[in-house]
Amino acid sequence: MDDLRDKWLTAILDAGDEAALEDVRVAAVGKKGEVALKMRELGRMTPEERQQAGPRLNALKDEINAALSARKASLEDAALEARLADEWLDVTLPTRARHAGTIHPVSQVTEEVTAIFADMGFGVAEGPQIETDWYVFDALNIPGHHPARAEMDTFYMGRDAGADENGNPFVLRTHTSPVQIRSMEAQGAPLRVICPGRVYRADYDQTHTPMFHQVEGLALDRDITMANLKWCLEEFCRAFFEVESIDLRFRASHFPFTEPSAEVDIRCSWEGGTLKLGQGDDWLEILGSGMVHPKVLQAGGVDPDEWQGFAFGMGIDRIAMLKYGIPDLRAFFDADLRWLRHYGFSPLAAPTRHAG
Ligand code: 2NM
Repeated sequence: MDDLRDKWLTAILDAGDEAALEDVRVAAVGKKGEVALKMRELGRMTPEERQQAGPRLNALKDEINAALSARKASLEDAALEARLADEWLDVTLPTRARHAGTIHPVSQVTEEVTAIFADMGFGVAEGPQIETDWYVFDALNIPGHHPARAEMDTFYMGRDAGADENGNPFVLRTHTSPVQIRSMEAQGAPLRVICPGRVYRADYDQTHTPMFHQVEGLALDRDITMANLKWCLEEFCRAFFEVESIDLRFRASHFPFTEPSAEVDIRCSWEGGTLKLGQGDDWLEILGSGMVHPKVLQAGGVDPDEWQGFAFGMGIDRIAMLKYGIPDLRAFFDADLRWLRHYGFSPLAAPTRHAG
């Protein structure tokens, strides 16, 4: 009995893997294993012998089974340890550097412009890109027969897009002024708000893309004048272009939504192909502006006998090109990775600000 015990316990400890251990189990305590055969011999023994041998055989079987379980558990532990040692991954390794994206110049400049006007007390508003022609034209004093409707090269939504509850057809907004009408409706006067966003005009050449970006500003109060407009835009240009000695020229112009209206030029020079702002004999048009037309105030639900104010609009893509020396507008929207890496900004860089 002791030989049997030593033999099988040794065999169990020597089993190198779970398959070998299973072979040992079958040979020792399986149905036709050695212990089972020994148990069969009990029948041929005398009762006295059987009384002795039976319990000892049962105890041996239990001991072998316990040793099998222990060995199985330790083989499993060893297998797990081996996998853990083999299949490791260093999650602290850096990601591939090339996967870092950049901030598009349009996003960067939108942030810069927004930050400057926010410092001057303007809120920021956004609105739908699909508008009714009432918000895009009628509310802005551009009636149905007005040539500006044709000039704007409006994208009309297809017939299937239908019209709003008043029968106004849907269009892609040609400027962000609708957002200013909505701001007047929602907030009333006094009001200081800028509206950046995408706008659409059916136009495509060297300097025009059918989608581009605008920011418009609006300031309403009881006694706002062109003088406030002038100060505000000069402050903006100084901060945005980071030039202390900015010089602006207000040129009389015409827009349906402002009266009087002025286009604003900035003094500049082109020395050896590079643009210098604030000095020189050239002028560069950068924005349109004026005093909001009483009919526009009325459309926004603001009483023109109590309130007045200025408004202005400029192209974000255009001032981005000027500030960062980007030559080709159309490349803005090509999603060319080389262009994006070259002209893009670090996601961690704060918008540049000129201390005002
Ligand atoms: C411009 C030029 C002049 C303008 C007017 C308004 C509104 F809705 F308040 F009346 N927003 N923006 C405006 C005025 C825009 O862009 C060249």
